[in-house]
Amino acid sequence: MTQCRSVAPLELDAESVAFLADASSLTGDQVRQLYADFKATQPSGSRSDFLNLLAKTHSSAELLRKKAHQFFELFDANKDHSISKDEVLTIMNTVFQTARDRGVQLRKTPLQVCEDFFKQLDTDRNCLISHQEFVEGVLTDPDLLRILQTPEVMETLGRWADS
Ligand SMILES: [Ca+2]
Ligand SMILES: [Ca+2]
Repeated sequence: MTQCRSVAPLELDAESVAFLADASSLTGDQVRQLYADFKATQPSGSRSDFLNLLAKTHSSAELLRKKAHQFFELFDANKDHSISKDEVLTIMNTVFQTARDRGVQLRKTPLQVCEDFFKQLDTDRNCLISHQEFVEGVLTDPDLLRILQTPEVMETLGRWADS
């Protein structure tokens, strides 16, 4: 008996999985899972459709991760690979001053923002935000990244990076 070859294979061959995992920095299992999900929603989808999808979803996640990393470096003024309350507060004070100079009304104080920041990001509650806590927190809460990208914050952080 010969196998029916007109049906698109549900499984990716090992070589394709290895290639995609390498190109996307996903694991082989993640690639297989994504492909299974893809075939479940688009049974007639071609392999190149899948590649496009992977490139699109993956590259935006990667970009977000890079951005989060850059923000972490800017906050970590003393470069000890963790963010302290003092570091956040120093930046927030300047951010708030810049905002006030522009007549922007702010409902919270720098200290409140700092506390919120730690409540949200310091998951192990050791009063320091590690690189992992920061990146994971920002990736799971894109609102946070949006706040970080407001002009006042960007300007303040930019000034920091230059000095
Ligand atoms: Ca630090
Ligand atoms: Ca922590």
